[in-house]
Amino acid sequence: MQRRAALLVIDVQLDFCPGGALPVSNGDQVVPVLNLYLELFNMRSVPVFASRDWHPEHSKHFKEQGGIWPPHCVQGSPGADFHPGLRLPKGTIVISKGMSSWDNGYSAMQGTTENGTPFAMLLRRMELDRLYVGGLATDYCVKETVLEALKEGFAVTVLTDAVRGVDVKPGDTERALQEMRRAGADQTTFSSVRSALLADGEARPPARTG
Ligand code: VGL
Repeated sequence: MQRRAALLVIDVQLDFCPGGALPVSNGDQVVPVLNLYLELFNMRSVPVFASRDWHPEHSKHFKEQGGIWPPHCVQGSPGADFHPGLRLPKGTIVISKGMSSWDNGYSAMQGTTENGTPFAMLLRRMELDRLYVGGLATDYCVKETVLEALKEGFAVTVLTDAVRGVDVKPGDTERALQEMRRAGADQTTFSSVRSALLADGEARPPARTG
């Protein structure tokens, strides 16, 4: 990891998990894998960001107002909570997005911190220039975030074992992964990240889990 990296966990919220308002099939399966990354990165003091869809009750994003989605992740509703199994470390910075009634809020790059700082500005201020990205959903928020981050000049690595897609049309998820790759995103999985870190001699072996 030559560049200064951050981990971005995208929209691991109850409404995107089985039983939620807009479930991604097997969406909750990203949770244990993300926990491994969270532990590994947090041990090395890599900053962690967690984005969330944070919609108003009425939004053009929703079917009733002309959008394509059932209402989901409404601000303050239980479905907008992060999955309770996700072990976000102390100091995780929450990025909210989709907060105005006209905004789809797919890209976390358009999100802001609690006090209104745009995410991209914060990354630059913290001198972070590589994002490791996992979460939901591969073919919407993950894809839009990754493509925009690349356009903004950040290096991006997609954690392919820690993302799941909606697949409105079969194959959307695979196409999204291809599109991100073509745009310049790297892709990796946990065992490679861990081996790379250990080979660098930069990291202590991760503590045993479970
Ligand atoms: C998302 C569909 C609608 C996502 C958000 O988080 O990927 N997908 N809104």
